[in-house]
Amino acid sequence: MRGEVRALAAGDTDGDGNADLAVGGWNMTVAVLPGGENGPVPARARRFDRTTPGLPAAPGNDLRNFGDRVLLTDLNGDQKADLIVGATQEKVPAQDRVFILPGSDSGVTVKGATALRRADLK
Ligand SMILES: [Ca+2]
Ligand SMILES: [Ca+2]
Repeated sequence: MRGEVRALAAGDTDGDGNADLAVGGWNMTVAVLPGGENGPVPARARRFDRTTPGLPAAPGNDLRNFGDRVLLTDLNGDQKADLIVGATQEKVPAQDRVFILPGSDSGVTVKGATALRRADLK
């Protein structure tokens, strides 16, 4: 298991005016720490990994490096940053995934999450 921080992103995922921090790479997990008056609040962090229920996972779910690439930006114009996570599938590159987890009033959620495959980008 790796424990390095591999990726960082900041954006307001819950629309409260405070930037929230996404940290990717800790054991193939992405943690989203909501921002508060004094900065990020780790105690309220949400964590996502390749086995998180509700994520549209790849067949066999052999995804590696979940969270090596993360981005927070508002893709759908609702004023809440959405979390974009890249994950590679070592043995079957065609099954690499880019997950999009929408922001909401309560922050990043798997509700409405989608995934792109390499085949979707051709
Ligand atoms: Ca926020
Ligand atoms: Ca959004």
